[in-house]
Amino acid sequence: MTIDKKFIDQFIKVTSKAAYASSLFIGKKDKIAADKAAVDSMRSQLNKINMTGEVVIGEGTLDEAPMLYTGEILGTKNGPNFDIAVDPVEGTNFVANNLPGGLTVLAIAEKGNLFNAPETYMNKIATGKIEKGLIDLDYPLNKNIKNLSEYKNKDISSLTVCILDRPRHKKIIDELKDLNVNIKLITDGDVMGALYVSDPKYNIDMFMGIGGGPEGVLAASALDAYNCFFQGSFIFKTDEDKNRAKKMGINDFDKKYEINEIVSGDSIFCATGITSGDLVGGIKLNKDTFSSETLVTHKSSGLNKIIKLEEILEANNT
Ligand code: VTB
Repeated sequence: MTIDKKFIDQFIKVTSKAAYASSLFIGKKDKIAADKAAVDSMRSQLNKINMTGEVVIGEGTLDEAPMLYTGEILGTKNGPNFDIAVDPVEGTNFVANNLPGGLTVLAIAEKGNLFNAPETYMNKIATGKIEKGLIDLDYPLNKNIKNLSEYKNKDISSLTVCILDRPRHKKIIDELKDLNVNIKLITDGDVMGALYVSDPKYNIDMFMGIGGGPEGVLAASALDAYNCFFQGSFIFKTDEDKNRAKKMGINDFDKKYEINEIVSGDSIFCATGITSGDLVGGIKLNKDTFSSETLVTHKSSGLNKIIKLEEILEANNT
């Protein structure tokens, strides 16, 4: 089974409108308002689509979030069954502070094919297409770097690794420096960080480090369409984390998930820019319209490109 191409445009519209809604809060120093605007828009637009879509990654559980909560069913219920993963504003700091890289992100797979990730951290590693067994979360860092350098036939000193700038990554960052690898530190937004490995034009050879689990699933669903490598392992710190995971069917807490265990079958991924970034431009306001740029992938048709959209500004645009 594949997801009909007609849905691509519909989902691009969803993320574009949500990005527009959030863009009204660019630089307003209000992360919550920027997120809420995108959530409200996304939910109302998804409800117009002829599908039965279940949110598997959303804003949290029903008692944490009234909208786009995990398990919420969206759509007209007159169409195919989908799993939906959303991150209405990936990088709320970017939007609140008018910094590059704020995105509205959505991934869709056929029912039962998208991993229902717990709201915990995930240790992640991603590269472009490689041979099986070349890179692994369990290998020492210098082995992963050496293997990648040999495989790509690039000197270690010309490899670049992207990682979130966090104290928890100090050891890795120090070791990368000692290895003479180039480092690209990002302050937030590790969906984009992971997506850098999808195209040589971004000049990132490897993405790694600990970030959000849901963001890992979203990144993996896009990287799947590029045949990239991604591995992720959840970090369950407390008993509460572990109990929640058990309820979600996770019994092996150290398991490393490969892309095909995170997303299988056909999928569509859309990431629309709210503020301009390396991946896509941000929302632009024109006289009577707004324009958006969306990175879209559709696994079965091999589509991966940036789509520009212009929408009429209406009172109820969001
Ligand atoms: C992570 C990362 C996200 O927020 O969730 C991060 O995956 C929060 O990490 O892309 P910390 O708890 O270390 O601050 C993002 O950067 C943005 O939502």
